[in-house]
Amino acid sequence: MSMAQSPEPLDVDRERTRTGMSKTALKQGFLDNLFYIQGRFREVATPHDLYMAAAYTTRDRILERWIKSAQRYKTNQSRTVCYLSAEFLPGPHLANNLVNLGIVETATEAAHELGLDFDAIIAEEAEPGLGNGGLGRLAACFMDSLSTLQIPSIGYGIRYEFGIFDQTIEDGWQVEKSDNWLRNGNPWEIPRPKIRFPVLYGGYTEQYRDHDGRSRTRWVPAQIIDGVAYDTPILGYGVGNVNLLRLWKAEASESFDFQAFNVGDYYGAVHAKIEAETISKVLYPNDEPEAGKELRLKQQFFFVSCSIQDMIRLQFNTVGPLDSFAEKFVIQLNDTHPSLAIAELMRLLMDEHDMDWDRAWDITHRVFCYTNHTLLPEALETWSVSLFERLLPRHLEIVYEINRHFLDEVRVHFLGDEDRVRRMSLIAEDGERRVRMANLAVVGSRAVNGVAALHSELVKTTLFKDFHDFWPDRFHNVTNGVTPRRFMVVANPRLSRLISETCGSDDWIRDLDRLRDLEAHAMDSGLHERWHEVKIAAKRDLAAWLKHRTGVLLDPEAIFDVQAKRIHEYKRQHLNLLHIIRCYQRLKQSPNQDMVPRAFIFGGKAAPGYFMAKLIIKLINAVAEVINNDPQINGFIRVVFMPDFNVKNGQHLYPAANLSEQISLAGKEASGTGNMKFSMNGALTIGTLDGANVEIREEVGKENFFLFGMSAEEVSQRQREGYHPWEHYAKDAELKSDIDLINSGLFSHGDTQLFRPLTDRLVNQDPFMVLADYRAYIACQDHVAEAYRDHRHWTRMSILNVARMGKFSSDRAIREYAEHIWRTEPHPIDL
Ligand code: B1H
Repeated sequence: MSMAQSPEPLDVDRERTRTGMSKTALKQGFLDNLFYIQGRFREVATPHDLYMAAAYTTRDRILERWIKSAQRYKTNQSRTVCYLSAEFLPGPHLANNLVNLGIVETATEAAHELGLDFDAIIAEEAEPGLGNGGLGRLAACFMDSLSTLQIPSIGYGIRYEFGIFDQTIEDGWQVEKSDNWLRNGNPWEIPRPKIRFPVLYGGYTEQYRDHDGRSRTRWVPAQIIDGVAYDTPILGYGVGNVNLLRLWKAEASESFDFQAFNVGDYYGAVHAKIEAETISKVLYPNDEPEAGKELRLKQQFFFVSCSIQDMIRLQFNTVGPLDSFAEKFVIQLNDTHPSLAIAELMRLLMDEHDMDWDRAWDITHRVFCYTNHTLLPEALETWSVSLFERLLPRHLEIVYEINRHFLDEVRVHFLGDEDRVRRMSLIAEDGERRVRMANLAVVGSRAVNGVAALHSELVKTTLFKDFHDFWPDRFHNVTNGVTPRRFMVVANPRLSRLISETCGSDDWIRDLDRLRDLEAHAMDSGLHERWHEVKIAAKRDLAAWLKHRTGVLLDPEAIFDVQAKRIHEYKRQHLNLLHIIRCYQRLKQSPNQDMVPRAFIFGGKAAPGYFMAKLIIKLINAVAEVINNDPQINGFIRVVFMPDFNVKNGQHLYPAANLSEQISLAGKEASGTGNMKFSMNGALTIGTLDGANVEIREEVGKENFFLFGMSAEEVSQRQREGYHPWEHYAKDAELKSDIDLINSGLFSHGDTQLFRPLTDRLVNQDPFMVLADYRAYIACQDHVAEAYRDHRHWTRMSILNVARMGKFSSDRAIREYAEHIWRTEPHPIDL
């Protein structure tokens, strides 16, 4: 990223200085912004003032590109990708934008000359935590790649006033604190008060005749709320293209005459305002759908309706008539959360724009594509028909009509197979009638994809088997990827520099396959030494960070064994714990044994209402307390829980990991993306054949991956045969003693009941087969420890992991979407 800059004199003309890229221009811009926007002079500026000035100075340089992009996109006939997602987790913008502008070094020097601590300024930024985990982060990686690949696109979502909660740990338990990320202002967003759409809820529908005498439907709503656009520019790496992240904020409607409803009722009017703003108030902190929550359905419809109305507005502003809507736009549904968009587009085309059913349906089903992210039955969204009808009466009629047309086709194709018709229906009729959002998404889309090869296979053969029988060509796989800009260049500058020097160029940042050039040096002892130094330096940084935040001191020479992801039983953090307890027992039994030192590091949030996940966090901290304070252990093993794992904190973790824990039960993790982030930073993976692990292992080579556990196939076979976890408990003495140690009260100050819900569930039900994989996991961990003793060999494996990660760039994923699913072309913006 070196950008050789010849210093410019201070008196360059003001026009150029405002957005110039020289050190002088950056310094001038920074001081101007500090003065004119923050209203501060250098001596009294707070760290936050300095951050704001740096952010505005960076944003000034993006805006020029943004406007050029907008002009270009308006006049050309290019197809625009609209990525609809209830979640976006972009992470802090400043450092990423500096990387993408190519001015990290210049900005660092400029800051230095102004006597500023640049790292401290960057650390000031609040994380925009508008997502739960992988699904939201994927959306952010895709936005980065769409811009970098110069594909015109808009990310549409919700501007939650409160994002994912901040996690603190108190007495070992997770405590949630509200995330007031907008408290100090957000320099990256530009409010667009004129881009405002009404969103309707409730009421009833009625038939009427239009002036041509045709029968039409009118929706008479009970409530109208406005959505206002807030735009954040998303700059590509080393290009002029800036795409848009357009997030909607809910406000009381101006057009809706609530004053008439509240004649003289001032408090009533204020109440209506508060109620309106509730819609974009807070992100639901679950990585599973919130069963039956009316506000969640309102949120989904809110951002979907604004987004579709906005696209129709753009269509009229650019190409014109709606007939070419599906040529101008493609809408990618990030899971089913935005799938109401299908019914909403039908409604707008028919009720507001006079189209008949067939024309509207032709456009609709050509414009939508749907990505499925999970097979877990509890994560498949359904809404009760009664709630749906109360909130969206017109949309229920449309869903019924889509269903009627669709089921007629199914009946023709599968004569007499009424069972199949029942399974495929958009409405579940067993028990309380419910709308199946996944079925709506499949029926309304021209392409459906899973997020890793194994997952996409399981989508076709299990979850959507009936649909795949009917429409085999509709199903695709696009394996997830992550952006190397954030997860390598921003997170790990030392490694990035070493890679660029070794490969002789930084081209890998835009073409990750170029990492292959490292392979030629994989045996080079000079590289080995520097590689090891880079890793150790990151481990020291992380150790200092963790010491400061948790008080636990880690040994940088130890294996940094990391599991960072949402806490969930299927991800099996408790399997990791059983291994830790095994190491502890071994050390207690033979204190003088030659064990390879390990630091076990966990990070991740539990859904506030997910008791078992919260108990797992408590157990991690309880085990940590005992082990870290046991003088006999003498620091050989250490356990630490990193509080508040998010994008920002993750950036400390990935560069420092030696071992990446990807140990979900096979068939449960759709893809995983943390697995990619760790491996890109030189961690080796211990993992099952689940999600993208399968492909990571294929790429890096099986000799450079620690595989254990049952395959998805074996898992379903075991389940069919009947799984009895207590048999493992009874037969495996070490397993039994590990579980018994938890029950003994050792980790709970003598309380033998505290962890009983967890241990009982493992012994009696164990839905994610922890006990079945325990023995294989322990054996595999022993291999890891042995392999780590051979430093040269380990380093070689680490280099090869990085060298072979090209496939897992989100650039590759976006290229596949563009080519096979969206059929879009790049539109370069000249700098
Ligand atoms: C993933 C979700 C998810 N799959 C419901 N499903 C949510 C479902 O708020 N909700 O209602 C939120 C999130 N998230 C993850 O997607 C998968 O578990 C990962 O395996 C995958 O890597 C990621 C991105 O595809």
